[in-house]
Amino acid sequence: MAIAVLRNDDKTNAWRSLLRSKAPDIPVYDYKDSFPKEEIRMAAVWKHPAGSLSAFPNLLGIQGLGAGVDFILEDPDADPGIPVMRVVDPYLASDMAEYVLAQIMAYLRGLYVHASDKGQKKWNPAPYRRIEDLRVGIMGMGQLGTAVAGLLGRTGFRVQGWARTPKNASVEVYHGPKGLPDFLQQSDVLVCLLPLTPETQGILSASLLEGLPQGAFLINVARGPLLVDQDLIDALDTGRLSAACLDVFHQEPLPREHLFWEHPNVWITPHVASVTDPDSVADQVIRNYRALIEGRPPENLIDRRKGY
Ligand code: NDP
Ligand code: OXD
Repeated sequence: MAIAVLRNDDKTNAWRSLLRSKAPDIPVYDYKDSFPKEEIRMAAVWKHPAGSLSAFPNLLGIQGLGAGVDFILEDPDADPGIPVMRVVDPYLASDMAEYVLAQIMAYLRGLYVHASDKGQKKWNPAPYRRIEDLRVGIMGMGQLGTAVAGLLGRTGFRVQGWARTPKNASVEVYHGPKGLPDFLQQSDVLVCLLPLTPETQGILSASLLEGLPQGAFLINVARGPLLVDQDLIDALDTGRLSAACLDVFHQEPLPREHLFWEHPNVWITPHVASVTDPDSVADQVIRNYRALIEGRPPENLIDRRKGY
């Protein structure tokens, strides 16, 4: 019985070594190596290559190595009868909160504008705004959205959230389609932290952006397909939005010909808002493997019907 690590990047070896060092009794394989495929009971995956899950006839569960599991649920080779687990981790939450705070502060103080001015040797003492001037709305009040709300609230921002179901939280949380218009109206900054599901795909569209205050700032740190790219460009070009910060894209890496690269009011980071810290997360992967083997419920199971 063993774990196979399936990733599309160069971190497979590091994961395999870490899991082996923490649990020497568990064989851990890189999916690209040759090994007896029928031994594998858990696949530990991050944007695994197409078709790679079909090799394992005796899988008991799939462990996502990030918070989002959209890429697993979309995979026709992921047996819908077996459990899917995701990462819930304090660093994943606090890193996300720090990223969002950094981007909002850069927006408030015009840091991207000044960086671009420097490139043109332009002395531009533009006016700036204060924390008290902005209301922040967070779409998705789960593990990450709640952490973002906490840090922004402690920093002095007026924060509100939006979720699928009602919440008992320290900030006001609107819910469902009925709660959306009031939530949007009060979001000078809109932070998207929704999972990608059939319900949320394309939710950041022209009609939603029109519900925001004039000149709002959008931060999408969730998944690229939540956003209708052309609707964002149009909203920026008409001034409905003042700027957007994007960490996630329909296609990653973002293709070189994409309009976002050149747009002066689109700030881009390469899906680094919050990156799983293997040292912090390996123990939960091992616990989940042992739970599967011993027939106990694993941690951080996702609900396939909800899609997250
Ligand atoms: P959670 O599952 O903990 O939270 C999801 C939240 O979204 C919940 O509050 C849920 O509502 C809400 N939600 C889901 N569907 C809807 C809907 N149709 N309408 C309104 N609200 C909805 O997820 P996490 O906070 O852990 O992660 C969120 C996403 O962030 C991940 O799925 C991933 O895509 C992305 N991510 C991006 C990273 C990056 O580096 N850019 C890093 C890590 C994650 P309810 O509470 O009512 O169920
Ligand atoms: C995640 C991510 O889902 O890094 O964890 O995007």
